[in-house]
Amino acid sequence: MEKKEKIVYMCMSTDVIHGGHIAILNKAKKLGKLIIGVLSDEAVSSYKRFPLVPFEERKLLYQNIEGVYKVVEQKDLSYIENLKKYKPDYVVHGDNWKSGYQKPIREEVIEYLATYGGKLVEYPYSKEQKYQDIDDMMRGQLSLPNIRLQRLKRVLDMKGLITAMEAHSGLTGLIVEKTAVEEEKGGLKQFDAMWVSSLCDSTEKGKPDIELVDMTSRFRTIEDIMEVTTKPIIFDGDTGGLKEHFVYTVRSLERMGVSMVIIEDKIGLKKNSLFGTEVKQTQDEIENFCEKIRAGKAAQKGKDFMICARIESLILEAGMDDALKRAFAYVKAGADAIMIHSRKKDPAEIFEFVEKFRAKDKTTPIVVVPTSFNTVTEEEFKARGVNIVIYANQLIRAGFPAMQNVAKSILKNHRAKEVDDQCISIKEIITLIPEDY
Ligand code: SPV
Ligand code: MG
Repeated sequence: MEKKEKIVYMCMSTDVIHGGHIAILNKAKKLGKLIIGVLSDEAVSSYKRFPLVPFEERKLLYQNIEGVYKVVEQKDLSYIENLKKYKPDYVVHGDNWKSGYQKPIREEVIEYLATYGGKLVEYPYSKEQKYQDIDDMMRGQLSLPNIRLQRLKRVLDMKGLITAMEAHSGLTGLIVEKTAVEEEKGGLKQFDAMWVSSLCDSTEKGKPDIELVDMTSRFRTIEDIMEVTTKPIIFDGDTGGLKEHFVYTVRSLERMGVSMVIIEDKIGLKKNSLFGTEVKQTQDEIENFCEKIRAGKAAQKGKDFMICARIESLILEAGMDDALKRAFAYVKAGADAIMIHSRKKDPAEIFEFVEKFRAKDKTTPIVVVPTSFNTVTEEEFKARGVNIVIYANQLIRAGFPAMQNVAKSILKNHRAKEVDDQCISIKEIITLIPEDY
């Protein structure tokens, strides 16, 4: 009787196939019929750099490698779904996943293979510099304006809900770019995008948040951030200014590679929304603001730049009906997304708005800034139909008391010894930023 050929399973996430991958694929093919599980875009971006080549294209790439028996999708970092389906005799992987954020995934594979006698085969992972160089080159592409700009839409489509963290300088940009935590189930959790807040950009300069920091300076902040990061940027455009000025802002932002501008429906001297009705603030006429949106949309050159209309009705206590009326009018005028803001601790009015808006509009992305209603988790927002959660000011608010306490301690103690353990070490600070970033 003819011996049944063994089934081999390998998961691939890369969007550029180099000699190191080919070597391991060749070894895998020798073990039997090779099934390749191509990792979904969402899963790839959850544990390594954002894929430059989208899933469908990567799938095609593998389908055309000689000797590959079958190419399937692997939706999650976890192998279990596909192991159940294909019951491979062997799973092949590089030996680089024995520690770190891939470890729980490896352990799950070993455990499941043991239930039916499958085996894990690991080959040494190639650390050759030339392969590292290829990956660095691909990573560099992510900072190019067009690729960065389009990435917000891609990641939004991919995940349904994304998070943005505020950045107001190169350093805070680096923090948003690089901070990642390991998830229990394996993989990494990171922020998807950056928010260039008017409040934080102004505060960093010791100025009030009243559209005093001019656009040239705001653009400079964007440049500083862009120089050291790759993640997409959502820009806080305040009121957008005069319609005749806003069209130029849109063109400049688009050219720089910013993905989205959010403008709020206020006119006159703008104050920060978290003041609410404690200070005089005026909401724009609906038709006026619609005109601004239309002008902005007509001004952009490509199709991917997004203009988000921010509704201040709840902040200014103009009521839910006014907020909803404005939301539908702004979408009709061409807004690509809407942001609803509230300064109440209780999220009830945000939830009510989202529910009533979603009853009529299932697709326009909804943005929230949960500074006040900060008990709500991202999972709950997602379940209710929110798409973008912006953490608008936490980095600058964290930095301020930390710096103030250190300054006070030095004054009190007439020396710096006491603050040493509250400070990053000199070695860490001088090596924090690689010279060839
Ligand atoms: C900002 O971050 O500047 C914002 C959000 O506009 S808020 O401060 O809540 O108004
Ligand atoms: Mg602002």
